[in-house]
Amino acid sequence: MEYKNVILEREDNLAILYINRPKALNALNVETIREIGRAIDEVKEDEAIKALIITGAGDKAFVAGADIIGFMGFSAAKARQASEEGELTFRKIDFLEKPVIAAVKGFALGGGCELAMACDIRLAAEDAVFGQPEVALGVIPGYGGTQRLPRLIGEGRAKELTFTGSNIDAAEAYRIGLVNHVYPAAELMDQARKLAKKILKNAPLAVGFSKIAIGQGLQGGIDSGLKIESEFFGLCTSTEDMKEGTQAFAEKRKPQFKGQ
Ligand code: CO8
Repeated sequence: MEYKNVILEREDNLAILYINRPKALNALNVETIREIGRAIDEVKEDEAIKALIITGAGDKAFVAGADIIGFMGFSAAKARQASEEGELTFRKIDFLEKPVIAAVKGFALGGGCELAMACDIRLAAEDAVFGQPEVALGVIPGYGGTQRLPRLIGEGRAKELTFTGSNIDAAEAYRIGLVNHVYPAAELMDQARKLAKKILKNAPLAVGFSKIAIGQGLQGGIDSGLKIESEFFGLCTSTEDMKEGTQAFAEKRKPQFKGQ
């Protein structure tokens, strides 16, 4: 598929999505949001792809936010529509039954922090900078930040970050649980690949099911989460991977999963 502002690369069963507007520090204009949506659909539909890494092209930014110049003249209706479109696009990551890792170097501000938070796991380079500076522009986080930030770091910290619009560095992001690991910038992508490969040694369907069950419980409450958990647990018994995983254990060998 043709893209202008993103690059979707494949490395065996791993896809890497680069947000690629370096002249605007990878800021998300409407066109880029749409391309991210199409790229996620492409990853979803390609059965050979089992995991996705999202990162920013260039050294300076993951994504420096929504494109401020792009939304300056928006009417209330247009701004609301743009916010909804971004929210629904990032929601596709929640519903994708494949692990998605954000590899963040440089700025992850506003919509960039929101994109990173929509991913399942966040890895940061030592130079990464996170923040929700929207209130300094007279707006609020509009791509899910008001919902995902408190879920990830707790209400008090989320409110402080959002109300002050302060940026935090990678060490602080790690301390408050916004990122899982911090690495020197030069190692970041290799570490992201390494983590994806470690996950992919496991049964891909089971990884996807556990992702959806975790999300359902966090977003829909524990009862609906437990319902999905038991449904998926039942579904696992009809997979080739479960037969292979349990048989390999009994035969004291490493399993070879096919994602079926
Ligand atoms: N939008 C548009 N252009 C941007 C953005 C952005 N978010 N960030 C950087 N750029 C552009 C700059 O304008 C500049 O362009 P040019 O070279 O043509 O002047 C180029 O990228 C390089 O940026 P700087 O020269 O500013 O680089 P610095 O290293 O001096 O500063 C910063 C880097 C600190 C990241 C600075 O660029 C900055 O503060 N950027 C804005 C960060 C920000 O406020 N982000 C939040 C935006 S609001 C948002 O994300 C809302 C999400 C929900 C939207 C819902 C619907 C639309």
